[in-house]
Amino acid sequence: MTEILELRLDELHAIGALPDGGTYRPLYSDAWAEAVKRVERWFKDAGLKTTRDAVGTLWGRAEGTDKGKSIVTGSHIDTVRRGGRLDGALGIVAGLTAVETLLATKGKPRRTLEVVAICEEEGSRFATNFWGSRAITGRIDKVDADIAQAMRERGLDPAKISAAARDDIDTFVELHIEQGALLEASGAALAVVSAIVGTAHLEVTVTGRPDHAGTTPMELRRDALAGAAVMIQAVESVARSLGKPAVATVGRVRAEPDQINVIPGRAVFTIDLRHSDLSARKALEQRIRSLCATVASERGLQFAIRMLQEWPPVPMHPEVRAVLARAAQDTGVAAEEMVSGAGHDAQILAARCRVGMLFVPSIGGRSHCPEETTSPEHLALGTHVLQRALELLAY
Ligand code: HGY
Ligand code: MN
Ligand code: MN
Repeated sequence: MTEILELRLDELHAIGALPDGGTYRPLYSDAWAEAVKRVERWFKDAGLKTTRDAVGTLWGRAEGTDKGKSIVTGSHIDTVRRGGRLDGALGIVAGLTAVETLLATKGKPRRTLEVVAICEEEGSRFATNFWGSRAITGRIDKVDADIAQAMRERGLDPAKISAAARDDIDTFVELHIEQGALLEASGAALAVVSAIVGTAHLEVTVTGRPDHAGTTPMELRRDALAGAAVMIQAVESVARSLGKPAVATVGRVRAEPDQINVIPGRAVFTIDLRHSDLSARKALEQRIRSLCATVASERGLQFAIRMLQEWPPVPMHPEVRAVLARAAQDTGVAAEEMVSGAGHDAQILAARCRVGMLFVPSIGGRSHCPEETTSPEHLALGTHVLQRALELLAY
């Protein structure tokens, strides 16, 4: 099994590979379209009936002997910029390999089994996070002009997005890399995810006054970027002082007018805030808001905070967790339980079906970078456990 997993992962990684390392397959790009086509070929070769939904998510279906809702596995096909080889790709490749093996060894399933390559999860090109899973759950209520245009260029009609909604999925299970270093530290080869953290994405706009960099004395400045820098430090120290599992990240900063000899009149930065407990996440946000207010008033700046996106923490379904734990036991693997610090499609799909996730260790905890790796043994072991779980659910 290791060989086929590695081969398929290499093939996918090469699609969108960048000259300086890593890969980039943003939604509706040429690399994305090529990757979807490649996976479609694999699905067909495995005997699955393929369809593409209204947003470009690819489904591969093995009809069950019983009527009823589907058992689904898979992951997202898009990547972050300079992403690694496993985030998303592993769930698709492992899901396909597991289903293919089950069909070859056990024959037709009782429940319909599906593998899915979700079109987008990362939000790395448009303001789209969870585009595929939001379409599946009927939760896309607004389509920005740039996404609509990119959809049309791929032959997709933005007016038909609601047709992607599904109400015939019973269970979704996904194998993913941990993307952190907890499993490596504990020495466990596998985790059953208990919950996915809640996330808030905020955008802070700091407004000061643009002035001449040479003629304006320091005490007369209203430098928006210098104020933003103090706020950014406050964001980091608030999260540190709250302690684990609180995390806060400023990932994007923009200054205006972005000139070497002009004092910045405006600075805009983003904050990604996460915690497994919703009230703790909200408390973190509150402290950041009040610290930003203090910094702004001390420096004669204005500031505004806009909530871009907010996702509550989502528990995995207890019955699915139990199936995954049993699958690990049946496969002879001691699995831990852990909360996912990363977001996943399962947290969106949970609104419509039972969900569960398995994690395999990330070497050095690295992810969202070209160095993202997991040992071949762990990739195969995770796929075996996924296969056993799908067997328990669908046969
Ligand atoms: O941001 C996240 O947690 C996910 O990897 N997109
Ligand atoms: Mn990711
Ligand atoms: Mn992912």
